[in-house]
Amino acid sequence: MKLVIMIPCLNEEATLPLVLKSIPKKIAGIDKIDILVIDDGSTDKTVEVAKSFGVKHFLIHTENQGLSRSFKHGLNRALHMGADIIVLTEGDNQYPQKRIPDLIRPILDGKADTVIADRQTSTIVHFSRSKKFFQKLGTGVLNFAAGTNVPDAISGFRAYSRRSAIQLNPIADYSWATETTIQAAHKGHALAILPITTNAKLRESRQFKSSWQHIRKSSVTIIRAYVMYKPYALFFSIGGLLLAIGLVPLINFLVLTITTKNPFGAHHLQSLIIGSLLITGSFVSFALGVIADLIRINRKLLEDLLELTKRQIYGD
Ligand SMILES: Nc1nc2c(ncn2[C@@H]2O[C@H](COP(=O)(O)OP(=O)(O)O)[C@@H](O)[C@H]2O)c(=O)[nH]1
Ligand SMILES: [Mg+2]
Repeated sequence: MKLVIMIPCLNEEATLPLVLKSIPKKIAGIDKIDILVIDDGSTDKTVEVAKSFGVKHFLIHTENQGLSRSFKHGLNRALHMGADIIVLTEGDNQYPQKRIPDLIRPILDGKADTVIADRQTSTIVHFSRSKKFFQKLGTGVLNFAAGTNVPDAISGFRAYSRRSAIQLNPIADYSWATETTIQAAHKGHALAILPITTNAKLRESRQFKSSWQHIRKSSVTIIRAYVMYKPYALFFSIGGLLLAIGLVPLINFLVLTITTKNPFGAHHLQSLIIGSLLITGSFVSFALGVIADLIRINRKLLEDLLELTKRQIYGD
């Protein structure tokens, strides 16, 4: 059993040593532990520091590409390195690396494909009230969209089985965490949760700049992921709603036309126009639902192909 621990880093020379020192050297059930540092265009000595601590595997982005792409490229590299289990942690020493044995345990026991650490954000003292609120809100929306019960949607301390890493296809440039959780849920991966306590804060989060920016970007990702997997649910609901609202003025118009003496007079034309527009809108929405569903089926076939290709390239 080979474990690859990936650490995406953007200028983490100050805190990376703490992370590397706290990674267990031996874990029961694991024969080999490799550390993969993903350097995302750092301008400091992140790579040199990692090398001085014995790290041998690097994935270097010459330009900054963001955490989502770093995660995606890292996942592929870890598969290429022959990982049976992949752990993701951060370079700011936010997460307790000493809990890695507990994090991977459900995968080793064959009970889960993905394990997500729960930071128990409501208990973190340095999180502001608004951050805690938005954290809860975002997690609630994600759980609704994915049909999951994950307590900490954007936790960056996770473990993936090889199967899970092969089947995930992150595409968003932001919110890899929510995106891959929705994907995992729709692909029927078993999720496990590990409650953890985070380490003392050493620096401000650079990902989470403002709550509004985070909400905007996460909402786009969640809606997109939802539409990707259940387009008919969205478009058919909109279509149904427009049809129901549109029928009211239209029936009103028809009743009045039949019961009035001068049916071809210009009475109640507003009802006719509004009703017709709404019903046209509902048919457009139904049609979009059918088209989006066909595209979803197509994407599913492509994903199956991609999985086969990855298995051929990286081995089972
Ligand atoms: N902010 C940021 N972090 C990156 C980037 N690329 C890689 N990282 C790493 O991603 C991890 C998460 O960033 P951090 O600022 O701690 O945000 P957090 O997720 O809110 O804790 C850290 O290990 C960073 O070094 C990037 O483009 N921006
Ligand atoms: Mg962090």
